[in-house]
Order: sequence, then structure tokens, then C-alpha cells
Amino acid sequence: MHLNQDQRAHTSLLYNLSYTMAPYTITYFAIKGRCGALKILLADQSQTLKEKLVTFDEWAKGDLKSSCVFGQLPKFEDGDLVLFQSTAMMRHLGRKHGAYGKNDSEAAHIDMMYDGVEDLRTKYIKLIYQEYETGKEAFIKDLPNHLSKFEAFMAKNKSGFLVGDKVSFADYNLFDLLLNLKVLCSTCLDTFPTLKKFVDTMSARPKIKALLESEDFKKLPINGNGKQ
Ligand SMILES: N[C@@H](CCC(=O)N[C@@H](CS)C(=O)NCC(=O)O)C(=O)O
Repeated sequence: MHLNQDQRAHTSLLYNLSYTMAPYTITYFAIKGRCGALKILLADQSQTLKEKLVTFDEWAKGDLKSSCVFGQLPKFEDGDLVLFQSTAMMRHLGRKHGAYGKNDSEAAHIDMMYDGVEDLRTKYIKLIYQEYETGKEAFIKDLPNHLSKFEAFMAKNKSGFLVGDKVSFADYNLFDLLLNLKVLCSTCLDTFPTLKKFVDTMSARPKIKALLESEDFKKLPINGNGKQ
């Protein structure tokens, strides 16, 4: 997706948040966007993150864009390892931090649910960037058809997570998307008790709670065009 003029206003700041001993670096615009789930995962796993926030003006110069494998951000660095594609970053961190299931079957189901979340995220992003004025009502009306699938899958598992008895990178991704969907439609989880409890439980995990309440995280708009 390309940033339009509206989006410039929301990416007009350049700042660099550095923490000591951060093993990971993320380069991205000043939005939650594709990095919300990643930040939640890292916080919950007690990992620090160095953030390089990019302004649209800096991006428009083109040097950074042309250095990115797919011409897009986020860019993620773990030492010498440089990654593009937020999904690859989440899988990498899931593998590294024990959030990818305890065997191959769990890992396969985690992949399946993660990809299911991404399908819904893609629809959400299309709504936000292309159809907000014309498609919001229909999107909200159709939302239960998508949320019911996650509700049913998670309810069967009984642990409060999507797969197995431990949090996975798919849970962080689902949690991040549900937070965004609740902003779009505050009542969207009212008929989904398992998902509602999941959001409450994840929000109460101490390190996630601290992140969600931190000014650095709160001040970032969800999306680059200011729509939510
Ligand atoms: N599939 C990619 C999508 C990345 C993407 O859409 N990046 C947008 C910002 S969220 C971007 O770099 N836009 C600027 C451009 O395309 O020039 C991912 O998940 O990382």
C-alpha cells in the first residue's frame, strides 16, 4: 500500500526511541499498523526493541524504499539478520521465543490460525485504506461471520489460547487485530464470549498491560490515514 497525502500528516515526525541492550530494531512509520502484534509479542516476552520511526518526507526521498526488499516497511533487524514482511518477523520471533507450539502439529495449527488472522487483517486494511466511507457498515455487518470462526476454534481448545496450552505468535496477532476491530466497532465481541475473555486476559498480562498503557504506544495511530 502507498501512503497518500492524508497519511503524510500522520507520519510527519521523525523520532528514534532507543533502549539499552535492545536486541531487535524495527524501522517503520509512526503508526501501529503492521507492527502492533510484533510489539505486543516482544513486550510479553520481556524483549526490548529499538525503534527507528520514519517520516513520509524521508520515505519519499526513495533511498530507504529502494533498499527494502519489497520496497516497503517494516524492516526488522535481529543482529545481522534483516527481514521484511511482518508475517516472517512474527514467525521468526515465535520460533525464537517459544511461541510456536510444542510439536509440529501445534506449529501447523498455529500457522493455520495466523494465516486466518491475516486474511481478516487484509480485509480490514482494505476497508481502512480503500473503502472506509462506502464499506464500513457492510464490513461491520459481515464481521460476525469471520469472528465466529475464531470463537469456535478457540472455544474447542479450552486453554484460552488458539492452540495448545501456551501463548503463540498467532494469539498475539489475533489479539492485536481484535483490539483494532473493537475500535472500529466497540460491540463486535459482545456475542463472542471466548474472544471477549481472550482479549480481557491478554490485556491483563502485566507486560502487555504496561505496553498498552505506555505513552509511546498509545500515541501511535492505528493506521496511516488516521481512520480507525
Ligand atoms: N506484506 C507487507 C506489507 C507492508 C506494507 O504494506 N507496508 C506499507 C506500510 S504498512 C508501506 O511500506 N507503504 C509505503 C509504500 O508502499 O511505499 C508486510 O506485512 O510487511
